[in-house]
Amino acid sequence: MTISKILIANRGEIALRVLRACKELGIATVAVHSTADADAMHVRLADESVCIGPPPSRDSYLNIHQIVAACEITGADAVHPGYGFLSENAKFADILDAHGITFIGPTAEHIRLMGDKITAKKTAVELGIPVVPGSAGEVLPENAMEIARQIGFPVLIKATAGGGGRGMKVAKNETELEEAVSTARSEALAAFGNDAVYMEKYLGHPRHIEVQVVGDGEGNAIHLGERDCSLQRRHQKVWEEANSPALNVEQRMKIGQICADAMKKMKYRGAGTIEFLYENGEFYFIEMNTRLQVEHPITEAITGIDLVHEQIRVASGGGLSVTQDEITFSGHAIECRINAEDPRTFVPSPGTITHFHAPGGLGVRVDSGAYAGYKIPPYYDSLIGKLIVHGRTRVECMMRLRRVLDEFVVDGIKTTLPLFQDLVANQDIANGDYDIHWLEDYLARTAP
Ligand code: MV4
Repeated sequence: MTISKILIANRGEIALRVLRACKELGIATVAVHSTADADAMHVRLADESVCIGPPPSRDSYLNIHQIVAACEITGADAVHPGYGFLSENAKFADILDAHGITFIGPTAEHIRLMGDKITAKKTAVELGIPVVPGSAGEVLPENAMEIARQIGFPVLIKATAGGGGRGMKVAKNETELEEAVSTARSEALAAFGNDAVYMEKYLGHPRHIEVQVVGDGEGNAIHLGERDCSLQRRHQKVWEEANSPALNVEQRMKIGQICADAMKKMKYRGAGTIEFLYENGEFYFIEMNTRLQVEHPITEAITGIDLVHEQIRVASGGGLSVTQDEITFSGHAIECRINAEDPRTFVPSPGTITHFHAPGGLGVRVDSGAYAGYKIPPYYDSLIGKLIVHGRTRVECMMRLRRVLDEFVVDGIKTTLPLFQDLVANQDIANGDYDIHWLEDYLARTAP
């Protein structure tokens, strides 16, 4: 089916990102917004806009009825959910389907499959993706000790409805196990309404490396290499790079091929990200995200492929625009997440931006809805922009990033820009020598 008008069920920089792709494809756009976002750039740049409710997300950007009504009113024939909000909501995909509206993303079935972490892991095993050694499925308190002894300590208890680090508990030894299982279960119940947990070998110093895939839903799929997202704090990514400084080209093509083959087997449709922990040269699947990710532009920078174009193509049955053989990886890209936050404590800093000047020049991309005079509302996440820098080599990329950070002006609020100035000058970062704990250790070590 052809898509002629897309409603973008999101806000901020990602709403702009999707708008740009629609415009390039000659597709009309509808923005939706809360009353707090009436002055937002995504509303100004869309062909039409609909106010869908008051500031709290649950009443606006998460309000399925309002979004479906906005589609009916404007005649939108498809919805792009961006990331977050309704992007991995299988019920939303089902409801759109029932209304004859195209959800730009995977099938509701595939969203559900990957949303349950035990089913996701079982699926990964069946598809030939390497996983972390662990329990075969759910772990009950009465079986926990036997399973933990088989796996070997330390072990990690995870919520099957979890993800993004919520509801995880480490048990270093037998003494700690009972309490770890019971707290993981009660935290899982409180957070997700489901107390099911599973168990894995705990990896102490991994990197977080994820593979970008796109499938057409008919058995064709490609990979676009990996991103290294190890630099994070409290499960919020801060700095991402492509390629990973830890991999060579053989490792990249091997894990990429494994992921693309898996997506072919499951007839996956849309963009997806397969997340791994990487330690001592081995990959261990942890989760799959069935959406476009915040950090997708670094993959676009090194491949030249527009991932939102591909998402729209496969959603409308038009197939992928490239084959695996046609994809080449060129140079190195780094993304810095510019948040309206204190650069050391990460406490949000909403308010009015008094001056705004984005850097430019070769190899520079700024995805942001911010402008001078824009008032950042306190209701949503604090990401106000992404700085993406591309160079022919990692060294060139780092030198360029240093130059570009000096040009970026955001006044009136606190931002994470000063943190990036510290990181770009750091020797471990220059060497690519970091794991998932590096940033938190660095912040503790250098605290005033
Ligand atoms: C792990 C792990 C160590 N061993 N699994 C955290 C988020 C969730 N997606 C998976 N997570 C982890 N799973 C095993 N078997 C360490 C983490 C983890 C982590 C992973 C990716 C990025 C940042 C992280 C921060 C702390 C812990």
